[in-house]
Amino acid sequence: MTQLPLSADLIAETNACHEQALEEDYGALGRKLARSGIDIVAVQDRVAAFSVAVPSWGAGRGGTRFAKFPIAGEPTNIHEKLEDCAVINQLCRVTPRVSPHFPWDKVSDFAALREEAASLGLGWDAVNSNTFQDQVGQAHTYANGSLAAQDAVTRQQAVDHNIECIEIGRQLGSTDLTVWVGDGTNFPGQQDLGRSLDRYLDAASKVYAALPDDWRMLLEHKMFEPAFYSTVISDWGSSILAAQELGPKAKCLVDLGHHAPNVNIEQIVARLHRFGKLGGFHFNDSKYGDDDLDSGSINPHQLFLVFNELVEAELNPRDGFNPSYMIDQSHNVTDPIESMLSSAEAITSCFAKALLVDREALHAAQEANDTMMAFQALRRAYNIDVAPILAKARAVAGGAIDVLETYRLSQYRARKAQERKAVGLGAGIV
Ligand code: AFD
Ligand code: MN
Ligand code: MN
Repeated sequence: MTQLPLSADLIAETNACHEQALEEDYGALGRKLARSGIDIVAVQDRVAAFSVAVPSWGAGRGGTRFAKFPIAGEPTNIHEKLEDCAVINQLCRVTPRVSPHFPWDKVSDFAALREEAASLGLGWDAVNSNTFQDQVGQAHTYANGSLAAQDAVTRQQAVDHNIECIEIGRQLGSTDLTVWVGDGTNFPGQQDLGRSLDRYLDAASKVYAALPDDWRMLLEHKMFEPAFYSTVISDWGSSILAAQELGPKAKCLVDLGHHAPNVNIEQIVARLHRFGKLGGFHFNDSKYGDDDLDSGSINPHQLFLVFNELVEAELNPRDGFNPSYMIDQSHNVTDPIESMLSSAEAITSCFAKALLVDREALHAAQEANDTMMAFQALRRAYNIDVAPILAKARAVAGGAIDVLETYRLSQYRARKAQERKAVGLGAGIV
């Protein structure tokens, strides 16, 4: 029996204040799209079927490497995080899965945790392993690397942890293991650049060998940080080569903040897809590096262009094209629930806009070398305000027309501030 955290009456009452305006805007947009031969209901159906996972760790205030500023009512354990994720999904209806991180989210009974999530209307997405920090009582330090460490015992410990994550994921009902390692160096000469990759590949192949048949191993590359001179899986090139060496169940995961500044991420997406290796995304935005800012807050056009490639990819599917989508942000100055609501809307908007691109016109212009009209095919879709489609899809699914207003009216965080114990100070996540 599903028991959602917010009152359905509150959502219905708040929606009632917006229904008429929404009908007008939706009607006007429907007529506009119809003039271009687009059926708004068909777009709405695609939007209703779209989903993006939220990370359990994103429910708390992330902080930076320097400090964390907790807010009252922040979740302190996986149960409270699940409750917050349920609030997000109840309002926006596009985030029905949570991506857990271990050992951060460890509990003694994962079957019970799976049921607990289900009772909140949530399922589980990719399982994330963590070999980028030491845990209390851990036998071998990851200070000098994990899957690529010099010491065989440390590599084995990292392999064992990843295999444990697969085992936990099986109990939760996940089918993806996302592996991001912080392995790398801060000094030239610190490690041999070739041999460290050999060690990574050898250890990763042991994790790969433990994957169930229907599972994928998603390799997440990142250019730098915590290692500032070299990182073992630093870019999409290293990632795809590793994925190709490991086998068909290994795919590449693109975190939007993990590239060199100004890199053409949409082209990376198209390249990975071309070779059947596009496994998933971590959505966030970035100005300088791995900033983990809210999706679409800095460069919404880039997000749209990424989705444009995804819609193209869907029309030209390659082996096993089924990318997993997740939000991966660090909320330092906002209420994490509000950030994820706003980000889910930004991501879904870009998906909807990409669906509106007149592909025939685009492809014809490309073939005729008509640069301006090819660009205009994208520009026209990007300029359309798709908010009424998203709001309508949410309302039909029982969500909120205005997610942030409804969330604030619910006083959810203030209530949790009474119930939950305070989060400690300290540094944030990587
Ligand atoms: C890292 C990666 C990643 C990882 C997370 C941990 O983006 O996905 O799991 O942050 O904090 O930068
Ligand atoms: Mn990430
Ligand atoms: Mn990151």
